[in-house]
Amino acid sequence: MIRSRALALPLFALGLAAQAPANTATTAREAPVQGQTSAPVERASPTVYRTRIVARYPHDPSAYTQGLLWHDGALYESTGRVGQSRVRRVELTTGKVLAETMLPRSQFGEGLALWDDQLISLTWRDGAVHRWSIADLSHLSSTEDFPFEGWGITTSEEGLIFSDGTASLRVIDPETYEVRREIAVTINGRPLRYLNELEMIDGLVWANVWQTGYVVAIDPADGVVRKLIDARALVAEISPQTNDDVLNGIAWDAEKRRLFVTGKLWPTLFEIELVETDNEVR
Ligand SMILES: [Ca+2]
Repeated sequence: MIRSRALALPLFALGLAAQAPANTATTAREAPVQGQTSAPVERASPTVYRTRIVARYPHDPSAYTQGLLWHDGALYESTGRVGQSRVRRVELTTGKVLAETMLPRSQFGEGLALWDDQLISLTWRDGAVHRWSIADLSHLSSTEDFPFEGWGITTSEEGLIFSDGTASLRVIDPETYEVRREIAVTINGRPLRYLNELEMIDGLVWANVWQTGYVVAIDPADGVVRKLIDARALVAEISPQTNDDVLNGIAWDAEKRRLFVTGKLWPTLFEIELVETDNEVR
């Protein structure tokens, strides 16, 4: 049997450009010594998956998707852009908006997470974090002094985890937003920046990598990327016309184990499955 040769995916070509830290610059390219199964310095490389489309659902093509989650039979979505930022409940099969609330018109909405019976939404550079009732999306409270850019946010057993566009995730207290710890995210030993929309799935933090067709699954214990999902086929189907309408938005139906992804201004929300490949990230 002839086994097809695994494809090597160079990090830089993937758009996952990250500089090697100075103290590990030489280790990543060292070849294993002949006879050894692995070099002692070899870095854990992520398993690479491609996507298989299970279903396509309508998605509001005017929704600049910044946060996406599944709860109790419906999608919840937060959108961005000044004057257009919203938090909404959406019917999966039709894409119909069942309920929505607008953010203050001056603010640029970002990620969305669920904590108990409250939705928590970030803003990009406004310093505002809002809380909304999951029941009717009514506004509950806000803080205006959040000291980070807000990008993506999700819920974990440790608290909330958010991204700010850097190669760091932070675990924060869900009430005070105080930082409990910082997670330095790496892929093959190199920092991975532009982490955007997030979703906690089976103990890993999944993240869109901004302006790429890739999703990564990060181990929150050590920040190492364990899985790389090559979703470029979805991007190709949508055929974005600008730099704005990028892949963004991951939601997980834990009960039925359904995975949903979409993008900013995309007309389609995809339900997908992952197919493991032999491809390697170098
Ligand atoms: Ca999400």
